[in-house]
Amino acid sequence: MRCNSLTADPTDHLKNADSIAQPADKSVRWRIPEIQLLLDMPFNDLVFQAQQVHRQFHDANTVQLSTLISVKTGGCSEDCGYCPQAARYHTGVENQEMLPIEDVVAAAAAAKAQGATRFCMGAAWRGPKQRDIEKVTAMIGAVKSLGMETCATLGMLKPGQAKQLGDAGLDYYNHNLDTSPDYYSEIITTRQYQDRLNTLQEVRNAGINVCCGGIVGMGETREARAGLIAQLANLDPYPESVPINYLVQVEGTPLYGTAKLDPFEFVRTIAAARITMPKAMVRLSAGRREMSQAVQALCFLAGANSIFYGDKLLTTGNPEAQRDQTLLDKLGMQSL
Ligand code: SAM
Ligand code: DTB
Ligand code: SF4
Repeated sequence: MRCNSLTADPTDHLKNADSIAQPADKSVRWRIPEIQLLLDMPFNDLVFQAQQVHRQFHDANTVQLSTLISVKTGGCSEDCGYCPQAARYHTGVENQEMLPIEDVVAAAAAAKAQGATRFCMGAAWRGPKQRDIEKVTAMIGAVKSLGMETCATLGMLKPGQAKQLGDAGLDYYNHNLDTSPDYYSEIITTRQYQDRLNTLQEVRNAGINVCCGGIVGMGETREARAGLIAQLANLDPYPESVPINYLVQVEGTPLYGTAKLDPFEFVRTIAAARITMPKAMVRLSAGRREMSQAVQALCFLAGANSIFYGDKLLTTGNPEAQRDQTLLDKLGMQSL
């Protein structure tokens, strides 16, 4: 069911506001000014609205746990200004060849034993080559046979590659739009926004669930955050999984030293994602180690219902699993 076919749309009052003209193109479900109105709301009103939407579609006290692994680290040819794995920045990340499948399976089994339901394999590529696809499909099959959901994030896919991944048992493909189209060239110059949209379409066409989100705290304006959310919410259908990352500032990357964004802006972005993509799993993603538990609790209140779980993201740290269990216990939340 698409968001515009809901019987009771909790944002109707916004859409009917005199100040907002209805979009001429009916395929555009959310316009940037509408999302900006959300982001501009008094904080309590916004979080309350997001929590109301959240409760219509989800159990408010459950959280889904995904564990990440970097199956191929560093040496990437792209120039993403946030990324410690780009070859051109000197970040101290050591390049590593593709992990042996046994190591990946062992890590997946350990993640499952710790309570994760999904295992996400990341590679520092602009996109995979055919021989890479063959190795990754073997990993996907092996992880799947442990009874876990599988996710991969390998960069841009060429026609036919998504189908190969799907045939191997891939449940989700992560491919982030990262920011608004207007701000994109400030962050990445080695590819275009349209390249990302093309890969997302390949993934959709192959029948794989889409995991697509972005990063906040990269020096963007609130309007740019609204632009990112509009892009995500207007994908047809919108992604099943929406990771919202808070920039992890890594020394050596161009974005290191960017003025820190107020965490309330991050919570607002989560709330806007929840309201505009009611059925999606919204993931409170990178940046939790730099965030207080109180801010994380606000993110759950604003509609986040998934986290990365385990001591490491791809190359940077994440709260220890035990610490997260304590947080969930304190909040009376259960994992899926
Ligand atoms: N190379 C592939 C690609 O770019 O699509 C897959 C791996 S890439 C590391 C996956 C995502 O991690 C990026 O799209 C970005 O959203 C996120 N990411 C990378 N570095 C980050 C950082 N320092 N802080 C927050 N998120 C980050
Ligand atoms: C996503 O949106 N965030 C994850 C996952 N998808 C692949 C990656 C975060 C990476 C943070 C920096 C690092 O650890 O290298
Ligand atoms: Fe490469 Fe992905 Fe990092 Fe960009 S985000 S530099 S594509 S690993």
